[in-house]
Amino acid sequence: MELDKTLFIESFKKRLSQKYAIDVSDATNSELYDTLCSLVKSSYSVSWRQTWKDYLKENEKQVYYFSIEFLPGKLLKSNLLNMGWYQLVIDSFKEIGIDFEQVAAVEPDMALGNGGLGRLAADFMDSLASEGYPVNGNGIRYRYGLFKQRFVNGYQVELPDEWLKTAAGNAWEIRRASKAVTVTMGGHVELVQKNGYLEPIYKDATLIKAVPYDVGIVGYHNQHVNTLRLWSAEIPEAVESCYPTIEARRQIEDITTVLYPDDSNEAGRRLRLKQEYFFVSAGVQSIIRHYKKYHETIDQISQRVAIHINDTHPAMCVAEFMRILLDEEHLSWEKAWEQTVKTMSYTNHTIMAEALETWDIPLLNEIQPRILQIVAEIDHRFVAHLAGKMDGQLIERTRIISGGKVHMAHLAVIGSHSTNGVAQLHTDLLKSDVLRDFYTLYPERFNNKTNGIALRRWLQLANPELAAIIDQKLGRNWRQNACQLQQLQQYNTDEQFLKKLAVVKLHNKQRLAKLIEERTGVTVDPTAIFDVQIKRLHAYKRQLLNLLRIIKLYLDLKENPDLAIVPRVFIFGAKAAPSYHYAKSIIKCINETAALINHDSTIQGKIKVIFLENYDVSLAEQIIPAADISEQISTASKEASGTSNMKLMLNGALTVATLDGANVEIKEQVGADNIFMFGLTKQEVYRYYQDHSYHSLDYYHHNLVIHRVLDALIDGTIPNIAAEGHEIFDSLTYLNDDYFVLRDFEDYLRIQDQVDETYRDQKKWQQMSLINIAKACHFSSDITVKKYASEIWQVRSVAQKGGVNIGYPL
Ligand code: RUG
Repeated sequence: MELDKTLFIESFKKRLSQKYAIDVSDATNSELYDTLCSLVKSSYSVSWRQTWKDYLKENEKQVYYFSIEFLPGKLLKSNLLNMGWYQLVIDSFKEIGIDFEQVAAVEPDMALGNGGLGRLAADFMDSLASEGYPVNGNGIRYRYGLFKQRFVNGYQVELPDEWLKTAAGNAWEIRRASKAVTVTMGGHVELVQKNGYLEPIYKDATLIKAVPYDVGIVGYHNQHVNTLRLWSAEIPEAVESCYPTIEARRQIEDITTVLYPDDSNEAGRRLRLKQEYFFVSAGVQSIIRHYKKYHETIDQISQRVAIHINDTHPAMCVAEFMRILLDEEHLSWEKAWEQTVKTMSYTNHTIMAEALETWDIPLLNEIQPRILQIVAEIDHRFVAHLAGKMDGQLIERTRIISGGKVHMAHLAVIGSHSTNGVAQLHTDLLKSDVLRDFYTLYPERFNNKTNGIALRRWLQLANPELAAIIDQKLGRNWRQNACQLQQLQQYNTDEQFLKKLAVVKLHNKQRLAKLIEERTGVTVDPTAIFDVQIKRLHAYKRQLLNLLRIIKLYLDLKENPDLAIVPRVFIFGAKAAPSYHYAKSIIKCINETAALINHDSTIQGKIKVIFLENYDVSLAEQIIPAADISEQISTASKEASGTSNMKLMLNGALTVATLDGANVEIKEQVGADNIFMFGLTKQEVYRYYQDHSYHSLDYYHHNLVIHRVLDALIDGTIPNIAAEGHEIFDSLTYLNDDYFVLRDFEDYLRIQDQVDETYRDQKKWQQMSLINIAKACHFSSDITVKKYASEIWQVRSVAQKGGVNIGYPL
């Protein structure tokens, strides 16, 4: 039976009555939301079960994507879209007097990630299901997501994100107690001979019950539903009595309580290492248990199972897989190792040295002594295998255990058949610099997979008006097949269409202006350039470069209020890690500069500065469609890829960019005339590192503009930043400006003048914007995951695209 409005409304009312014994008119938004989710879930569950059965029937190879972060945001709209229910629900709700947007707003953001890394994992999950690949996620069900950010007197304050305690809770998860496994941590281990095998005997170990919560990941119009499995730590019933005190219980439950609020490594943090081993062990155990249910022997497991290590956090997958194959399945070391390397693959997401995880040997020994033994044996065999064949120093540099530490990236590369970077420039840097020695050892293992984004969320859902005018030109097929967006280029001289693009952008800017006014009380002009920088606050991402230019503009306008500039609204969204003092100082300086500028009537509102609190996925969905300018201004070589650059171009923003990360490929796609490039190249940055010829203080002393702008940080021009202004001033001058902000400043001013000039020619601007939208299809995560599937995991798609929408039964 086809799902139509009448059937949907009838089913909805019935479900509401069954769940809450009330009518629509008496229901709160939470009750309506919960009822809708329950209907959605029961409908896709039919396909979910079928997807599993199909995998088993066909004996499909399955991939497990291990990531310590997944950042899906809200799932209701994307599930409705993918099921083909979106418009139907909006129309049905309208008919019975329900405001769909208000109901959807009840859902808490699922913020189980910090930023790019976790969001990429979520976009991949969407694409993998939409392309019909048998790939499931494996992560942690944090009770507290990424902190909520508030500004108090311009300072960032962090509040806990109690997302599971909201009225809506997590409507999408299913607790599967029957699939729980036991994770062993701590204590001591001894190996004893038993029946010809070495058997580990654990003493004083702690047993932790790992309970999976499964979230269905619905594919786009293809009846395919994959699983995101998130693990929660609990006390095993059998040993409840061993945890008599609240404190003892808390030690176990704390393992999955909070997401570490940093997007780089927190070396030395015991709890973080526990988290890593916990979800790795739970995931690997459950994979092998499942595999064994359907296969008699395990010595060819790599033919049916692939495990992906997303960044180094799950690198212990290598050792845990070995542990089970050796200790429980009694494979020989050689066989176990062969299968492990064939099963594992690894993605590196950064070249920042501080983010390449290392753990102290005693700490790993304390958390899981058997894993340390296995890692030590891998290290020992690695060294023995290379001895005499390779330069001794190279062996020392590449071994897993050295200097009293376990190097997780080394474990990941040595234990995997594939290592990839996330943009071409980044992969090249891995080969030539960060992982150069490994590239010498295993050139065939290295490959690039440039990141991608889910066009469904970042265009169809976030910018429905733009999607609608694209439909008018291309029909709806581009929604299935991103590549078709390219055809938009042919409308480059279609003035009608270019005008429509401008109208859509204006509407999105008006909506954002309203939100800005509601949240900050500041009025902004929707016809001004909306200049957007949204990403984590990091020195290398150079929000500071943007700020210095804003200060320069302000000083210029103070001197000459009639200065002819195109009005601009500078919009920031960024969280700083709570312990990252410098980043928090930058936030304070931006906020104080904003307060000064936004309240100074002498500059006639020509510039405004808006720092929106609590940047998260939902806020990104509101900012991105309204952006004219996308600031991608990291120091060349430092941003592995970036993904906001892709989301913003997809929504027609023009990019101001350094030659860093995926910006390089964006430039290749749109052509140099359709992007604003500036700044040092990677080669120039590296030359400075080699010859030490950069002296930032000279720029302060010899460049009058820089002198004037930097002085504004310390001379009281910007109030309330006595300490922070000095801290930043010193970092840029006496401490020699690690990220070349002053070196790139003039070129940044030049390119921003070019932005103004281009904006004055609206036709040209819209043409450039159109090219950006059309070319963004190259960065669809649907395309990226296809490359992972065929080139790394060797799995095939098992679903038919364009199958019947999920509609029945309810
Ligand atoms: O900083 C990188 C981004 O450049 C990249 O786009 C994203 C996804 O690949 O991952 C970010 N990242 C890196 N997040 N955490 C790390 C630390 O390893």
